[in-house]
Amino acid sequence: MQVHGLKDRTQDLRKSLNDSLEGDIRDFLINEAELHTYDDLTKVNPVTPSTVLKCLQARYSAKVFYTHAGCTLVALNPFQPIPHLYSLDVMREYHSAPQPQEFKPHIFIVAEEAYRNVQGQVEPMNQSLVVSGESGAGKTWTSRCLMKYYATVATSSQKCQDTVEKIERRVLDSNPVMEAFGNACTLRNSNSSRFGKYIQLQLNGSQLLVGASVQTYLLEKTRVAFQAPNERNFHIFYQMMKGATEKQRLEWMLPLEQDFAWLPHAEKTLEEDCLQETVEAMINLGIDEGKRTQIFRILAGLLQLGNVDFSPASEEAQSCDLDGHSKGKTAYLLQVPLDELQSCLTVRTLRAGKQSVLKPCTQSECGVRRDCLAKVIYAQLFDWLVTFINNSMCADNPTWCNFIGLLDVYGFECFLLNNLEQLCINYANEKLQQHFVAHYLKAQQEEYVTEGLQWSFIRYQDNQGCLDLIEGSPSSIFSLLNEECRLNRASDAKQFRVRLQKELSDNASISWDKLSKEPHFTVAHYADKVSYQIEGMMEKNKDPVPPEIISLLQKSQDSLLHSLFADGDRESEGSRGHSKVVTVVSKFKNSLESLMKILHSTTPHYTRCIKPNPDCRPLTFKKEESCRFIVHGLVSESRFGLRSGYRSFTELFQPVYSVSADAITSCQMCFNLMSVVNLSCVVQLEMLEEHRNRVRSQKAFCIQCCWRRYQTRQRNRRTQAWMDA
Ligand code: AOV
Ligand code: MG
Repeated sequence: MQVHGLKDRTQDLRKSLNDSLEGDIRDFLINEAELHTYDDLTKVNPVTPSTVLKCLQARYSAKVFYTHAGCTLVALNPFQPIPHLYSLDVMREYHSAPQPQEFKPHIFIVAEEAYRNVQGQVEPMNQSLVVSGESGAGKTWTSRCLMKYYATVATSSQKCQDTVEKIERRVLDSNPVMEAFGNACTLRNSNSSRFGKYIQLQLNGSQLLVGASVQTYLLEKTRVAFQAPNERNFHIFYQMMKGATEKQRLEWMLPLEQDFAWLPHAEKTLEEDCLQETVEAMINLGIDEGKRTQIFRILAGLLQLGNVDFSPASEEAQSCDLDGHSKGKTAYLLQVPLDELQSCLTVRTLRAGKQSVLKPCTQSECGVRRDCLAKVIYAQLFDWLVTFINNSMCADNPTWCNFIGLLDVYGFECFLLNNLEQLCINYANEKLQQHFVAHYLKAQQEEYVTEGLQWSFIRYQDNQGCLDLIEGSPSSIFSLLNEECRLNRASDAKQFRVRLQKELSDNASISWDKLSKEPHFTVAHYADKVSYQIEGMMEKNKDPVPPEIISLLQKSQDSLLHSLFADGDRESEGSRGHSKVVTVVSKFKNSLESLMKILHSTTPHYTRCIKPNPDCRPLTFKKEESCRFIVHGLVSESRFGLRSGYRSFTELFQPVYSVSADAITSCQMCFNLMSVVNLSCVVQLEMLEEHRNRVRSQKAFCIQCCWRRYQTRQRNRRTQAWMDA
């Protein structure tokens, strides 16, 4: 009987497999010459970081940019335009195919699957497309591409063509506007998103796009007044400087020769040439000329504000312009009284009971107040824009019944200096990673257990420890930061570091570099270790706005600026009791929790973008430097897909033991041929011996169908739960 031969071979092969999985890889099974043809990483055998990387590298060299990894799509960033890959014809091809998943891996397969799922057979189901990856990997590019796909395929009806076209245009036009105001050039990406975004594309009963709404997360507003070396301010300022007509220059008081402290001349980007595109998109969204004029005037006012400086005479700090005119120009452009602008920046009002005392600020305090004024205006203006865009795109409630959500958040970041912004960004990425792990890996492994199949659990990276460290209770980085802010004492970075060490050193995800002079802490994220400087973190978390600033802005003659602060919406530091300080991290945590709730209520589809080299060079794949963390993730995903695949295979073979290891069979659902490659299969056959009877009664599905079957079952469960409720 073949079974004995197989068993002997199994022993040897299993040993080899284990050896190979340990890290020192012997690529004895992959066929190097054909690696680029593997369109699913689950077909690489064995699945190890090295083989996965080799496969991706081979495909990248062959200019193949998409690869499946089980149920995840891997997108490699080509860093150069590949127009034929995304043409309208290609979109239509994928859309009209009975089985798009049979085509070459592509982002349009994911898009189409979500589109078909939305009108599910059991119940319509909202979908989420989650695009992840480090900074510069291609998330924003991919979500733009997905929006174009839906704006093309979900609008094909002849009926109500006019309204649909209008909506489709507006949805697409929201991108250039939000990117102009919310993206900037960083060391990692010349068009880096400095805010997170979840856009819901609303579909009606006929699956037509009838509207959209967008939710944004934590804009990095500090950038307006501070740019790290070799980084830039938000694109919109450069667009204004470069694209303004002579008349606009006069109106905005932006002479060509003037230098601005907040506009560093780092490397030029393509985005700075886009003023016309931004303005056209604003027009299409319905922002009229009057409002546009106000917006640009306010932005010009911020540029002038950046040039206001202060004399060192700390006793009676006086503002002194760099060029002698900036303060006056700021007051004119923001339409606020000049003397009040001066006093608001330089004098603090201390209240003691009914009495108030005026205290001149020191030079550095004046600088902080100036920056605060700029940040609060920019953040409110950005929120106003988002609300306007929402009003312009959102369909009336009764006309839409389902949505496809696209999530594009700032990617994982690790700079030389990292502060609260990076901690929040990386925390958001940890949350998404956990959602991913929970959804795909935990859920599927639990399925195995409920089915009574004793599968060896795959060791996947669970990041709960890291999340506990950042956001957990009773003690975490966030809770300690908040406590420090509530105490309202002068922030002391060294003291805070001691506190962190005392309270959190049990958590394995935190460490300290003993040689470092600056107070800091290091967090071992799922992606990489990041060192955060503590200096300034507490202030950023408190994000105080002096009451004088709010009352100054309430006096603005500019109706837009006035309206941004008219209802006292933005609580100033004086108007709130210390006990109920709403800190930056609390707000961010709450908004992420709401996002997670939405994601959990939808069917997710994951796309992992990979940045093939750190310098954004076209068609260059440096596996050592850039793909390290993501490939580890992919390995567990692929191994997992691999096992579900082999499980299906072994389920089919009856009797299991007479089957040769290189068998070919077809999936019971899509009837596609599945080729079953040797090694792991043999190992699984041995494992299945004890489950033989059970296995015999089951049917086989390919990986994709297996996944679909799982999703349907999940959906049925949800429907059942819904009906029971
Ligand atoms: P990100 O969104 O992941 O970073 P982007 O989507 O901005 O990264 O991509 C960075 C750059 O890569 C883009 O500006 C494009 O030039 C290029 N790119 C990405 N995908 C493609 C593609 N499929 N084809 C051609 N070029 C591409 V960040 O927002 O920094 O986390 O915060
Ligand atoms: Mg982005």
